[in-house]
Amino acid sequence: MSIIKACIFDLDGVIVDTAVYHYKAWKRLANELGFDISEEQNEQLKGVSRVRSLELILQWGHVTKTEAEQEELAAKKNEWYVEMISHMTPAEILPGAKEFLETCRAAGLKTALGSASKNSMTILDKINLAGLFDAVIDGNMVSKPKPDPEVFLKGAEALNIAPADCVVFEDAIAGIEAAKNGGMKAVGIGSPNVLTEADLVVSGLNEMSLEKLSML
Ligand code: B16
Ligand code: MG
Repeated sequence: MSIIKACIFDLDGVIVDTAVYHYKAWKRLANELGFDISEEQNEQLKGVSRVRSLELILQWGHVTKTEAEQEELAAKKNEWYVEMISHMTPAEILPGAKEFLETCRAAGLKTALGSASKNSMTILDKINLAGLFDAVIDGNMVSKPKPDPEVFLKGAEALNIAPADCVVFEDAIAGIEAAKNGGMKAVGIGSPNVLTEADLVVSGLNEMSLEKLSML
């Protein structure tokens, strides 16, 4: 018998693929600064906060900026990103995500979002999924980035469920670490060769079932 009482979902890479929009906006910014970023480099930005992402990009381009300039650059990137996500539709929900959320809720499990993105609510509204989450914890509500467990612990607290009875769904290594650091179960979305610390790895939520949850 499973003790799982709540499912906490990361957003980018689990529910939607907003990484493509982040990449376009960061690439545009890098190009304006006179260099380029590769898809491999973009991989390293998944699950990483906006501020930290910019620090990494500036390092890759060997560019130094003051703190005030960095704030301006991050705001500029976010403007482009927000414009792009304003056109998102429910068609962009990753396969099986909506169905699995509905399955969990029908089984009496609580659901929460735990994302580093400060734009989480905008995205959930655009894809029409906000109503399937009992709690939403996003980048505006946390001070410590993953692998710190803060975002997921706040999710568990908002749901009033003990961390040990929660499972986190994550596509980033730091996110799996965050779940583990919080004393939670972790299901990786991606490759088992990459997400080695996860209790189970599936390629997408379309591969999840209540039976698989009960075996965690
Ligand atoms: P924002 P997640 C993360 O989302 C993204 O993977 C990461 O690329 C992004 O920099 C971060 O959100 C912050 O996003 O600029 O919108 O606040 O995977 O934690 O859902
Ligand atoms: Mg993610």
